[in-house]
Amino acid sequence: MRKKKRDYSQELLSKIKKRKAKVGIIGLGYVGLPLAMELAKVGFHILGVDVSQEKIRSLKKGKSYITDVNNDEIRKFVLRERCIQVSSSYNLLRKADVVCVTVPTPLKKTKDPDISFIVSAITELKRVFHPGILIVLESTTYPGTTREFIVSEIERMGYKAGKDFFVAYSPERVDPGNPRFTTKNIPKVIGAITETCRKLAYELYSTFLKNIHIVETVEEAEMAKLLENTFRAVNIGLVNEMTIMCERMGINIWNVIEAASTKPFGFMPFYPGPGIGGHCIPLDPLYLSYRAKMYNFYNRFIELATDINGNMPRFVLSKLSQILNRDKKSLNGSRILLLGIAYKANVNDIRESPSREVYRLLLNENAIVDYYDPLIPEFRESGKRIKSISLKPEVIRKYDCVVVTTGHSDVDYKLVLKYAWSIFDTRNVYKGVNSDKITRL
Ligand code: SAJ
Repeated sequence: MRKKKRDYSQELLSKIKKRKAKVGIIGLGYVGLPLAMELAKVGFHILGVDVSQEKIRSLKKGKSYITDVNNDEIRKFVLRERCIQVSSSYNLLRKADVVCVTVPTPLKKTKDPDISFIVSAITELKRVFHPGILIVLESTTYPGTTREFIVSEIERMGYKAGKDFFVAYSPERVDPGNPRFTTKNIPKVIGAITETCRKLAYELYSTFLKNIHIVETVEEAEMAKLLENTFRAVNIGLVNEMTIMCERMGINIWNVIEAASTKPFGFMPFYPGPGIGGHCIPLDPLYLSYRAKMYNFYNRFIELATDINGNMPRFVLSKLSQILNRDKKSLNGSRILLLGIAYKANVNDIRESPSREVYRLLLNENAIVDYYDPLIPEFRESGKRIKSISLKPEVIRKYDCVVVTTGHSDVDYKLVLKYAWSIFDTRNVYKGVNSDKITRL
C-alpha cells in the first residue's frame, strides 16, 4: 500500500496554533531581539542565533543591548524561564520548525547592495535544514531576493517550496526607540511563495500581531518596504532642494513648510537638514535602483534625491563659510562646534550620520572642529577617539560658530544662545527665536 505523503504544512500549522513550534531567529539585533520577545510572550520557544559572541554573552548575562528591550525581559525569558535559547552556532536551529531571518542588509563601499549576511544565513541554514520548516525573511532587500537566494537555493537540494518547506517575506518596520509604534503593533505586510506558505506565515505573526496585510507575491512585499523608504528619501530630497532655492531667493523655508502644513489634506511635511543618515533611508532606495537597472530602468527620482541629500553637508559648509565671512573669518583656522553627531534627534546612532560628514569636511578645510552630543560621548574618526566636549559657558564662547547639526531634545539651547558668538541652526531648534546671532538653513 502506498505510504501516505507526509503533510508538513498541517503538522506545522497545528504546532504554531498550539505554540509548540520552535521558532529560530537568525540575527538578534534591533529587529530580531524584539521579535524574539514578542514570540516568547505568546508562548513560543525561541532559538536565537547571532554570530556576535558579544551579543550572546550579553544575553546570557541577562543584559539587553537594544533600547526597545529591557533587562527584565531578557532575564525572564533567557535566564529564568529559559524559553529563549541563544547561541552563536547554527546547530541550535536543527530543532527549529520556523526560522525568521533578521540580518543586516548594508551597502558595499561601491554603494551597491550587500546581501552577504542573507546569503551566509541561508548557507548555514541549509546545513541544518530539515523538511517541514517555514522560513520568513524580514531584512530589507530588493525584489527577487527571497525567490533567488532562499527558494531556489533550497529547491536545489531537492525539496519543493510549498510542500517540503515554506517561504514568506515580511519586511521589518522597526523604528528603534519609538515608544508609540513597536514590534507588537506596527502593521505587518506578508508576501509568500504559495497559499500554504502564506497561511503558515499569517498564523505565526497573528499570534502576537493584530494588523496583518497580505500581498499576492513576495516581490510585492519586498517592494512595499522599499517604496516606504524611497518615498521618504525623495521627499527629503525635495525639501532640501526647496531649501537651497529659498536660500537663493531669501525666503525662510521653515515658515514656508509650517504654512504648507496647515493644509489638512494632500500635504505631508518634511524638513531640511544637513543630509540623511541612519541604516534605512540612505540605503533602501539604492537597493531598489540597483535592481531596477537590471531591467534597464533608471530611477531618476532616487538618483536625484541621493545626489541632493548627499550634497547637503557641502551646502552646510558653503553656508557656514558665508557666515564666517561676515566676520572676515575663513573656515581655515576657525573654531567650530557641532551640536549633535547622531544621524537624527534623540538617537545614539551615528551610522551614515550627515553630521559626521560635516565634521569630516570641516577637518578637510583645516577648521578646528569639536562636537557636543549628550547621547554619543565619543566616536572614532580616522583611527582617533573623538570625545564630546562639555557644554559650559566658558567653552561655548571659544567657538567662532556653533552649528546645530542634530536637534537632540536634551541640549541647553538657551545656554548656547547666551554664550555663542554665532549660531548656524540646520534643524530649526531655535524656531520662533529672533536673534541676529542665529542663521537658519
Ligand atoms: N530627515 C530629514 N528630514 C526629514 C526627515 C528625516 O532630514 O523630514 C533625516 C533625518 O535627520 C535622518 C534621516 O533623514 O538623518 C532618516 O530619518 P528618518 O526619520 O527616516 O529615520 P530612520 O532612518 O530611523 O527611518 C526609520 C524608517 N523605519 C524603517 O525603515 C522601519 C522609516 O521608514 C521611518 O519612517 C522612520 O524610521 C521614522 O519615521 O522614524
